Amino acid sequence: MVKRVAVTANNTYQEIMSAVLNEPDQVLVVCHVSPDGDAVGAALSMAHFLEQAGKSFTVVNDDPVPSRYDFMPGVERFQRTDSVDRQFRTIVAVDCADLKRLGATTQLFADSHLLINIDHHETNNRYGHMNLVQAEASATCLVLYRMFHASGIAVDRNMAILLYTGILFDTGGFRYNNTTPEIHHAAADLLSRGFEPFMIADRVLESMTREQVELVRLGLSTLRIHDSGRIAYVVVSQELLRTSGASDDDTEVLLPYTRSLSGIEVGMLFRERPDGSVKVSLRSRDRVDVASIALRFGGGGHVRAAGCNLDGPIEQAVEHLVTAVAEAVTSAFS
Ligand SMILES: [Mn+2]
Repeated sequence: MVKRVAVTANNTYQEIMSAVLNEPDQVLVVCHVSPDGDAVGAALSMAHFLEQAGKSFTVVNDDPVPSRYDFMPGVERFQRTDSVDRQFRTIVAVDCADLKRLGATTQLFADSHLLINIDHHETNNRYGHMNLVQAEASATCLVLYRMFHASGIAVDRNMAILLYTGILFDTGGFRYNNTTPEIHHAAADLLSRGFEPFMIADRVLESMTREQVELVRLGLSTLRIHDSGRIAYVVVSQELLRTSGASDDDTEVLLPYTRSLSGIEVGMLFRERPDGSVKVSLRSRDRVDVASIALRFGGGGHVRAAGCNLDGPIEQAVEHLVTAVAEAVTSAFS
């Protein structure tokens, strides 16, 4: 049973705020599995807001928060789903495009619950009973910044660090095309609360573990450049991953070495899964719409960043995808 029917229009900031503040019991705050800087920043700033408002809350994710986010104020409040043995009536989901990406945290929703969906993904399917989805916002942390700002909520230094981290992460360090004048104004406002921007950039964007560096060393030996000179890719087998000691999530560190090569239009990362299937990440620079390529293989994403999964063996997956990308590159440059 739900308290509201799904609507296509957004709820107002005020409706969202009062729904959260009216919950007498604990509020559950969740975000997508394999949480990134925006997801962690948004979940913790929502928790921080609740704390300041004198409300109690629980913050949960299926996965551990990566250690690069250890500096974020309140990160120790994150609990793993299987360590929570109660259910909640009011749930705030942040930075999550669909219910599936909430993983097993949905088991913590009481039979009769109110689910509040706060997000910025274009693909968000408005799964909440209440929705605040701003697809043009560069980060969920910007959506929250707007809401707190419009509601007259004081943003202290800790909350500023959290919101800034999400904004920094989702704009790739203020480099992607979603780096708007508004986001720089928001960042300036947050910075005025007094923290070191390099400390955050260093942890979130630049730091690598030894295993990641080892993965880069081994992974770069697999770098291939297509005859066109416009496609570069690396192939990470299970064996290579094991040898490096890195985890599957770590393989993302290899992506910049593909697209960033001068003259390359499409960079790709192929990684073999334990079950033999192949996960592919695609990035393009100027012209090729990698989302439409990924879509043809059952995946999806954005024009410049997309992904899909293929059946193995890995060499066959590489061949299929490189062929498709080469065609797209040819037509984009003809
Ligand atoms: Mn985000």
